[in-house]
Amino acid sequence: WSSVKDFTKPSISNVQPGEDWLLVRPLKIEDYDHGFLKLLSQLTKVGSVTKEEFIRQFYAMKSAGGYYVTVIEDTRDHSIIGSSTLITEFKFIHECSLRARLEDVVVNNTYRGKQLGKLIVLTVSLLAKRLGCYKMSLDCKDNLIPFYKSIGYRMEPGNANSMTIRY
Ligand code: 16G
Repeated sequence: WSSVKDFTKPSISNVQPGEDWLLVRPLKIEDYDHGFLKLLSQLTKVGSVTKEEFIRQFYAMKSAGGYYVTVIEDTRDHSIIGSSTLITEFKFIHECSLRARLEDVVVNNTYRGKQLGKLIVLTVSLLAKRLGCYKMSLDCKDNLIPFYKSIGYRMEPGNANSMTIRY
């Protein structure tokens, strides 16, 4: 993926993340052993997931297609310190376009102040654009609205309601 520099203020991009020990790359199976699920548990409940279950889900996503789980690795110890998932949906509308959803964005809270949230979101935004998605949307907690606004997301007038049914 090429640089996301054009969309950011100074400094960071996915090819120049600001520290030479940061690596932005797709998720791999080995990340199970390097804190990937522990990181996700900073976002919400993960529960117990065995390595076998993790691998099954990893390949289910691969064979379904349209899932792009992107992580930030601290290459000094290979720990996973950031993650976000881009999901694409096939549409008939917009001339059979793709719609992108941004999911499960999380950055290890001990790595604050390095713009890693911005780095990971802008990286997958660029990917969505390259894949030909006509829009990308997300649901987030109230306290994250300023963050997403700061990187270009907007509440669309008349179309900003997120609704949920839980099972
Ligand atoms: C946030 C996440 C969403 C995640 C959900 C988990 C972003 C942009 N949004 O809304 O992807 O699935 O939290 O919360 O990362 P839940 O466990 O209450 O569904």
